[in-house]
Amino acid sequence: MVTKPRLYSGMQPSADSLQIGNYIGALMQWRDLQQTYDAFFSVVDLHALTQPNDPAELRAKTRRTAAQYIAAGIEPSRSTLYVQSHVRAHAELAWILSTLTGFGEAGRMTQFKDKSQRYGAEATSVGLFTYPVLMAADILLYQTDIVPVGDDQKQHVELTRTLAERFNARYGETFHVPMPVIQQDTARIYDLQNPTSKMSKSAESDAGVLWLLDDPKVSAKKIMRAVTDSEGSVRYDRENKPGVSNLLVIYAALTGRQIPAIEDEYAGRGYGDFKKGLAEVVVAEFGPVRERALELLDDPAELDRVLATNAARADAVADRTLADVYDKMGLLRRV
Ligand code: ATP
Ligand code: LTN
Repeated sequence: MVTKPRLYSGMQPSADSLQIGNYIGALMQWRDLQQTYDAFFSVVDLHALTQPNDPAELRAKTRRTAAQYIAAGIEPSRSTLYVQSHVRAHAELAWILSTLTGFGEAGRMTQFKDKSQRYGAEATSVGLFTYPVLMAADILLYQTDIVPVGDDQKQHVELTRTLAERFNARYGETFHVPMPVIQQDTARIYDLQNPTSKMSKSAESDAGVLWLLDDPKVSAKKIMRAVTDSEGSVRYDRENKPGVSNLLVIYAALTGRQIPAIEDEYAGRGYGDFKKGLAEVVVAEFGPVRERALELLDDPAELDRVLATNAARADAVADRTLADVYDKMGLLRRV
């Protein structure tokens, strides 16, 4: 039997709906990659605890995120799609790896530096500091070959590689050293109202965010109101026309067409026409995804069963790695 190389990725359940940047930048790639990789996709709820959460809302967001993975085409019978906290080994390996991580090393993570500066020292938890160590545990438990992530996570995957190499050097070959696969710039989506900042689940204003679970009419309206410029020609120019360029990237990503072909199609026509065209594309793509997600959420018991079956599959792999780690480090076996 030829075994497929392994892939790991995840997203935080930090909002009720994913936004189309998550879809174009991550889910569309995950969907393709699951054909050729033995893929593990988690909803990283333990990571989400590094932000304040209402317990009932966190539970709901976790289910909603999982439902959107499936609705977007992640197949839970092919890929292992599960909730991070269902697999105990994550928290356990995170502890182990934290004993191998330097204080200064963790302090150099730019995401931690940014966030802790924003919140202030008193409002910054130790959990936020060790966030990348938990992420390393996620990846290393599954002997992962590749980790598709956005550019902002590259440093965390580098730390993961360092920790794997350090462990292997100290205790003998144990972890597979994973490779990051960084999403291309062309897959980066910006806020419709503020097209120089990345579209994000936790944006302050909702006007520039296209949510996967928005009513299609709302999405169409947001596109019609997207910020453009006064030139009036549909042309890709990231520097001088960030708004129009962003809309072109979304159009191209969802249709699989090349940007020049779309520019040609709309040559000599105004932004109104172009936006109408894009709104149709967006509604056609997300209408069915939204319906499928809502259908899945209508039967939470069935969704929970699927997640439990997948967590059991993840457990089997993760427990094996963890047992090996405990042994190698000299933790006494419980008989
Ligand atoms: P948050 O605001 O909670 O940080 P986010 O929407 O920025 O959330 P993440 O949870 O950090 O998204 O990322 C999940 C995945 O989606 C990652 O692979 C990330 O690269 C991708 N992603 C997020 N936003 C975008 C975007 N605007 N364009 C392309 N890809 C994105
Ligand atoms: N930190 C990541 C989410 C994440 C992840 C992972 C991604 C947690 N564990 C393991 C890839 C592999 C983020 O914020 N996008």
